[in-house]
Amino acid sequence: MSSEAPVTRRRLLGSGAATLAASALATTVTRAAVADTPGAEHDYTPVVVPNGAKLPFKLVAGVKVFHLVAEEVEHEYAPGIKARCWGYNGHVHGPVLEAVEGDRVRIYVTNRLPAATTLHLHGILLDNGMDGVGGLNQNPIKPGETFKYELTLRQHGTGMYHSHHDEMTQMGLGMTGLFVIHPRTPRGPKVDRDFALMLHEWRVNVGASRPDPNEMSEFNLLTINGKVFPGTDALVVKKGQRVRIRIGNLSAMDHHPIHLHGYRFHITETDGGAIPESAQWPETTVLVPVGSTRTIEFVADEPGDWAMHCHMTHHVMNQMGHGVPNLIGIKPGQLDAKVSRILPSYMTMGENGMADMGAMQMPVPKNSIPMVGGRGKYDVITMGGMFTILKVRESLSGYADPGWYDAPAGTIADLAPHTDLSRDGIDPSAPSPAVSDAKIRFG
Ligand SMILES: [Cu+2]
Repeated sequence: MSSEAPVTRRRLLGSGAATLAASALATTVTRAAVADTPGAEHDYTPVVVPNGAKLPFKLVAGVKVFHLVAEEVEHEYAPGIKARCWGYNGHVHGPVLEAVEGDRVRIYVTNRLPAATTLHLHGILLDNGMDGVGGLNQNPIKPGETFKYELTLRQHGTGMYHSHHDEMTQMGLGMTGLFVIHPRTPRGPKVDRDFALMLHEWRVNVGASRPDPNEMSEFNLLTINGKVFPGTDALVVKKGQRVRIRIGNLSAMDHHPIHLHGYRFHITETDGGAIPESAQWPETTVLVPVGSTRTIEFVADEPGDWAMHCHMTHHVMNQMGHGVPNLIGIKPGQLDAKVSRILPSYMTMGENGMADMGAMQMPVPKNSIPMVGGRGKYDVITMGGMFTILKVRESLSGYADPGWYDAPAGTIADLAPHTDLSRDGIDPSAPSPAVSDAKIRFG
């Protein structure tokens, strides 16, 4: 059974009921195995974490035991750019914690960083002494120490976790993660695909081996689950499936309006809980403020490769696209070559904007990434950063990336045929057609 397949009690009973009845020992063993499998004793669909991981737990006397290890991680944002970040269990961001409302959970946190840290469970209802604010609720976890957090999950929804000690440095270096809690009693229509995405922003100077957590505004890597496009994994969905996407934002400074093409969706939950169905409204863009989660749902009834991205245009650019002089309309000649002798990372904006940069696949300094440059089916996709693709297909044999969508003939925007132009009376060489308010025209 695929780890991504929905797991239900009915399916488990259906496959093993006869064998179970045969032996008391088998029953005991299988029960433990069932309880150890996330989702096994409940009708929920385990979350999928594109580019990420989930943290396994051990079941000890009915308690779900997790072990987070805070440590330095060599993290790759996309092929060509890496940095030394801080995360958990070898991952940036930390692995997703997944449990069920009513579960007793015990979370050990081992600190392998050179600095003290804490664990705050954001949006999770708990005893005050488990809230993890360094100095306020507990002593900081010193390097080498292991702390224990324990609580009973009183709610369901999408929470987060992060360091609450020297937050600017530690969250800025990547110490964040999602905490998904499924309802004990299923509510609402069951989803077939349940994705978990964490947004973040970073400043990695060209040539630097670490992000700069002191940055306040000039972020140059905007990430989904720690990756910039073209490093982001697609969200793969079969046509007709009900899809849930949970989006958390622990960026330092920016809220991210995440826009999904081709669909209208409903915002069903915040980190404060589920929104009653009567209060949900349709959207095409969901604003995910700093320190919040938003959950959206829709039925994937339209096949295709649908862009999903932050709508802040500077958040869909990568490192080498920021802070370059505007040379639109100017012929730079050999300027880049001349200046780069003195400033190796120097680059001017293209004469016609930035798109040429991706098209040229221009050389960039070591450990840096061009502004844009993901290859698409037809040409370079002139976006980077907080950009990914929802891939909806009529048929799928698995959830591996199915490649590019083959749009049916006649449904792709392309050069207008002469016959169509003449039929519709369109003359591309004529002056641009007058609009109703002549005042807005130049000249
Ligand atoms: Cu953004």
